[in-house]
Amino acid sequence: MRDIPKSHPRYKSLLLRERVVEGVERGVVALQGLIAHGRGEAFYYLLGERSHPFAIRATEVALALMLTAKHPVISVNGNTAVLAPELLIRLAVEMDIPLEVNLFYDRERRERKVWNYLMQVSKSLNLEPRILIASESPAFIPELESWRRLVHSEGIYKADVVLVPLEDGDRTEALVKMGKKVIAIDLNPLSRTARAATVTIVDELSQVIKNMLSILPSLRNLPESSLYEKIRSYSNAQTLREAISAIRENLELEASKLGLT
Ligand code: PTJ
Repeated sequence: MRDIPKSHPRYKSLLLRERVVEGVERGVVALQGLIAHGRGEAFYYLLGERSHPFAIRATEVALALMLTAKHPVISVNGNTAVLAPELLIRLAVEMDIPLEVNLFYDRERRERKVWNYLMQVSKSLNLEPRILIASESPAFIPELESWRRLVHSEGIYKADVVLVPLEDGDRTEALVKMGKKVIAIDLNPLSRTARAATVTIVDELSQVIKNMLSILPSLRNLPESSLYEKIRSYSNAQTLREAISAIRENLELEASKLGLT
């Protein structure tokens, strides 16, 4: 990995970018993943590169959904695998939730590589998450025509709650139509995914998983009725409105600091 000085003002952002580039070189990330990451970087920049209160609230509700689910699952694509492998594996083991390698682009060539990569990281952590590969026990999401309809029969197909970081809009809509609760992590509050999901966390993926791990112990101590109350009182439309306001306010603040208003 290229050397990035820790003192660089955008150190974390550059580190994540390097992870994605390295992921392409390993054959884990699709070339299209570079474009998706660039779009994410732009939105993160506009959001001021921090976790806003609306994102923390959505993260709590996402955890409440995962804790009360019968069959939760975490979908993993190429970008997700390289951006936060250790954190994802820790979360999967902590919550006893399977990971499902589920890719869109160039699936046949990449899925085993993504699985191997996650297994290698798990081994280095001495952890044994359950990692499914969608095509090994195929089931299909009705109404979808693209390869995105392929899911694991014991994973996403059976799940009542699905965490889908960096997801495509069509599939989010189709999963919701199947009656599943969908948790999206997407830095673009205007995307179709963000609007279709049950809960959208508008924050950077690796930061979200880190936040989940730190919030989890306090939620675990709550009675189930409090978790259901959090879920019941949540409004995703409100989250998206607050995210759009945060972008607007941050832009105005930055512009005024630069004397550009
Ligand atoms: O590995 P594959 O083949 O399954 O493909 C994965 C990608 C991500 C390439 C694929 O799902 C894709 O094309 O995604 P989209 O439709 O470009 O959507 C990606 C969304 O994720 C965009 O709205 C980005 O703003 C957002 N995004 C990108 N990086 C991050 C992010 N959101 C949160 N954290 C990020 N690090």
